Amino acid sequence: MVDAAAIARLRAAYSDELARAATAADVQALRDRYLGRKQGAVTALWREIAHASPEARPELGRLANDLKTHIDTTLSERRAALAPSKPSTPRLDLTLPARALARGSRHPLSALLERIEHIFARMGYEILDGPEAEDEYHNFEALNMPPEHPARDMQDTLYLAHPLATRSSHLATLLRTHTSPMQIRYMETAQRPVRIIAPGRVYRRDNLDVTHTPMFHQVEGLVVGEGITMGDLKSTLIGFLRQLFGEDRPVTFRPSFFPYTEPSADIFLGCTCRGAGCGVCKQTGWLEVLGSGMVHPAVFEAVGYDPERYTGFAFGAGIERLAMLLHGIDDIRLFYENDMRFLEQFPS
Ligand code: 2NL
Repeated sequence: MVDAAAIARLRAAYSDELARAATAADVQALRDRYLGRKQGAVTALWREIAHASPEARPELGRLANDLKTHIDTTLSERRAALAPSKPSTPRLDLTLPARALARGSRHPLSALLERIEHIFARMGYEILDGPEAEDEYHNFEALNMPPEHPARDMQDTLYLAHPLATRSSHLATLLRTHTSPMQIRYMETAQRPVRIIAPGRVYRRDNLDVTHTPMFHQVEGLVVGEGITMGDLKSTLIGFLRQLFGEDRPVTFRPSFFPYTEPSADIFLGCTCRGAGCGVCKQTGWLEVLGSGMVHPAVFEAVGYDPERYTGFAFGAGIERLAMLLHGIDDIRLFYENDMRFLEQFPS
């Protein structure tokens, strides 16, 4: 027989089960068990109350109703507590200015090399690329530098401990000391006329100081054909220097010596001190910017060109040195330290 105590026990049993309901599925099972239309414990209560005495029925009905409401609301609360909380809508201020992009820029040496390549490409030159590990034939021998030549000394050149199999195996392998070997390789296979520049990394056995790094960049150029003269050399290189440094900088040529050119000339640019004398030009008023000359007949013989028929001019410059003069940089090591305060001064 149902009475108030039975309803109180049912309520206590429900509270125990609610305390253990940990998932949405637990909550649904509880609802079925207590409020289910057919099997629900509270639903069964109504059926029993229908058979109670007329005097007891109103009070029992009220208690059963209270219990149903209690179960209903507590289950709803528990379900809401278990539901994954909806992400709160982010508060966006669409009027804020965009964050500045940290944009990179070209390294000053890359930027200068690109300018130089552009100048020569417009004059019809081909741009070469080639190996940095070379054999001593292409780096020295073919350039009229025989085995006794001082530049070939271990003091000056970085040799590999073992020759690379991909190079002539009976010759030592070294890190190229200039980009001339690329030009030798080109002449070995190419037809005349030749109009090329050879930019790239070169290596010397030097210790670091304000003007030396064991690796630096060079650009060399070579023009070969019938009837090429020293006049072609002069006009080409004056034109190049004017495009690079400006129309108003004086240029002068002075006799020099290289084993692979004859005659040879060093090329100087008027210093920005306009001859007044300064530290950069060491009080001379002139800055050395290029080495050059007419290709030595021995070089033509090495690559199988007839020196009676062909003549040519060649030149070479250090990219770092040109960049230092162009930008007023006094220490070559700055190019390799990746100090942002330095690099940020060359936006491009
Ligand atoms: C310099 C001087 C020079 C050359 C490089 C050259 C290349 C061949 C034949 C003949 Cl394949 N010459 N190159 C000629 C004269 C000067 O560079 O002061 N470089 C930093």
